[in-house]
Amino acid sequence: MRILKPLSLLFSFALLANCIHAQPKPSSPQLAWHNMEYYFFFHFGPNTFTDLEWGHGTEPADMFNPTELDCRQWVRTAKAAGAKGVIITAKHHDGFCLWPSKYSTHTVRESKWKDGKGDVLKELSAACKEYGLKFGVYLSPWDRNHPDYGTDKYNEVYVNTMKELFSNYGPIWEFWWDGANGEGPNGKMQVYDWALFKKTIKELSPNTVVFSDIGPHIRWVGNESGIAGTTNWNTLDTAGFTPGKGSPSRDTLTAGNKYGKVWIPAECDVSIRPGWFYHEAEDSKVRTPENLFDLWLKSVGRGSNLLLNIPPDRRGKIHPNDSLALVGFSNLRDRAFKNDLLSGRKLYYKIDNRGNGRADGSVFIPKDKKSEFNKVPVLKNEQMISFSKPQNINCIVLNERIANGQTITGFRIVFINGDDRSEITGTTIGHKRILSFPVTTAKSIEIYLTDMQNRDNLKTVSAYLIDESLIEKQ
Ligand code: FUL
Repeated sequence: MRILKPLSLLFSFALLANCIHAQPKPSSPQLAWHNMEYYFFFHFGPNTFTDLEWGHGTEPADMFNPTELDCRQWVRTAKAAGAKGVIITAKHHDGFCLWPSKYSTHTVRESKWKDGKGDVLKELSAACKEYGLKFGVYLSPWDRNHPDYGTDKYNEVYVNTMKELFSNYGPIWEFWWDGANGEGPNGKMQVYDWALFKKTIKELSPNTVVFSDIGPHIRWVGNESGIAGTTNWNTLDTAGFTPGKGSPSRDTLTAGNKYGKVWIPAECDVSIRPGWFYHEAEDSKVRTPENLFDLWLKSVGRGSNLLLNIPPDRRGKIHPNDSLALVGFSNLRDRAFKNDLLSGRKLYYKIDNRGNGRADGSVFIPKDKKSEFNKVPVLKNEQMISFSKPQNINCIVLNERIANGQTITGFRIVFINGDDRSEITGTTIGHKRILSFPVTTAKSIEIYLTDMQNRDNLKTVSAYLIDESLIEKQ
């Protein structure tokens, strides 16, 4: 017995520790990343001139010759469209470097563009500084040109190119590792030293958020259609997985893991055109403003970030068709979310008033005055808001206080107008959840949240009546 007692105590502690799930939380660079919401991807390089999507790595460097490269125009377009940053394909799978790297012989230096004196990264990073947008880099680990690809030496080459980027073009806010891994020029596949790559970035630039299929900081959403899961956990279990072929199933990447151990939110990458690179034949296939708005609802509106690819054309400029669609999209967004019907209205907590003789406990107190009611148990999971007269609503936007972690695991929103009641339900909220539905009339709205781990983790609620044609595709 004497021996058993401490053992059983130990056992109970172990059980308890298991039940109290340590809540993963975003780091401060990740929190800042969530606030970015939407930014541009630029796929630009030899493929722009050869009409390919995956260059072979054998294209002569001379192919790359933009006639009017204007990175300031790219960044101005991004800014006007409300994007907060950009990510450029500094090197795609063909291995061509958009900067004069010392570790490659297939770069802008070998091209005719600006007599080999040009540097796209220099121009783009300077334009980002000028306009106040964040600068990010995609550096394909797969390289179909580099002679060392497929050998240990290539891992060093890759690290050295990362060092060049961070030293010459920083600060780099997001670094993008594509999971694609095919054969190099010698027919060999590379075994990537991900641990070394991660260590290098951490040492060079600890605040850079790193994307790959499985993070370490941002994960792929599992599709290239720009669509996040209606259930979207910001947490993921990565033990035993690697980026690329060794990553979890696409469904897992879309939904995340409910009690996942690490904070690795999903990013939705998608192109405004069918291809990632510019192809003249796709000038008439640019997404419409309405389609972009729909993408917004299905990415940012599901707690993810939207990385929207806008491929510059052979001049080195954003094509007018893309600019037009982006302006239209920006206007639609501004219009839709201009008038918050809940603005200035008080949110109320439900209190458990049964002790005071009320059977249903359905009494509400203003959220901002809850300290005056410290004798009655406040039900922070149940909140209410009311209007002076009934309102038509077809969109609710919720924000979770994710600095505390993602604790809301389900919600129910009830719209009440006299005896009429209708409701919508869902699972996750995260940084932002936009819910659109057929118009409903409400005099009051009640919000029921499941599992907030005893905190009020609901940050804000807003309501809108948006153009009905915009929500049809939901
Ligand atoms: C993929 C690549 O193979 C595509 O070419 C593109 O860069 C896309 C964003 O990622 O894995």
